[in-house]
Amino acid sequence: MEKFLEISANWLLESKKIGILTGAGISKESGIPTFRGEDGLWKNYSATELATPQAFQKNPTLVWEWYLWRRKLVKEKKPNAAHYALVDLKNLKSQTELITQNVDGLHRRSGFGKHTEMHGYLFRDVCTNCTFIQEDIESNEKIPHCPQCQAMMRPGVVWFGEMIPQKALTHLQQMAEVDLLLVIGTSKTVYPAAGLVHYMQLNNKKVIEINPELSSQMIKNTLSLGFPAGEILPKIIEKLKSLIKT
Ligand code: BV8
Repeated sequence: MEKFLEISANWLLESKKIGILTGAGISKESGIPTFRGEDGLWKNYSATELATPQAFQKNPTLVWEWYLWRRKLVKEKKPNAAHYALVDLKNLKSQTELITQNVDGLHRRSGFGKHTEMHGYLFRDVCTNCTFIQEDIESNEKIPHCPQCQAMMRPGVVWFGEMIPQKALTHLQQMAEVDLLLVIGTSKTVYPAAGLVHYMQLNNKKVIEINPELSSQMIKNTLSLGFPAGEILPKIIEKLKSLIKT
């Protein structure tokens, strides 16, 4: 592992602009199940049954039940060492930017500061009728209703088949200009997020990928690290700090 820590820390040191793309894997060590893993969120239901406008149209109660269950689960969890290592990285390398596929809000709670939640935010409610939006509001209704027009609210996330908000898409496109992309805890199955990784690799730009499913190796400019993010990210940042000191 030492060799990989050296390379990773040097790549971070040499890079001017660093991009970070995170997926559900970074929150695994916080106790939040990933989507496609053993204990995955999709285990009992498929994504199509729940995370689509059609599913919501057909059975809003079931979809809300799933989101309210996830909210309860996530509320009790906390950011882990991987989230905080990224905050350290940003303090060491100011031109570091983050796009997350996650809706759990753990990067907000870790204090990373400005970043893009490209698939929305689990604790956001959006009115299905007017423009009203609210965040972090407790509701014991089975289906929250709009305080402005009383219509049904929906979870403020991006479902499959829905467009990614333009602002997030623009950031994703800009992220392709970074010198180094850190890809942490994603199966790279969801687009257009996964497309960014492929673009970087196609253009032979530096990518460091952290995912225990991977075997640790370097192929061209992609360094794959087969370790849990909470274990290896703090070590990489410690190595970077020691390089900056010398
Ligand atoms: C769109 C919010 C235009 C809801 C989510 C090509 C181009 C454009 C679109 C598509 C395309 N091909 C297909 C599409 C359609 C679709 C898509 O990608 N489908 C997939 C299934 C093939 N994309 C869309 O619909 C997007 N919209 O592009 O609009 C359009 C539309 C239709 C057709 C053409 C164009 C919108 C997608 C947004 C969906 N919403 N979330 C909610 O959360 O309820 S996606 C959902 O999956 C989550 O956000 C999650 O983040 C995301 C991706 O999953 P991962 O984060 O990667 O999680 P996963 O469990 O899969 O993997 C975790 C990984 O972590 C594993 O590899 C594991 O090994 C690893 N791990 C485990 N422990 C650790 C770890 N890693 C590190 N440390 C650990 N400790």
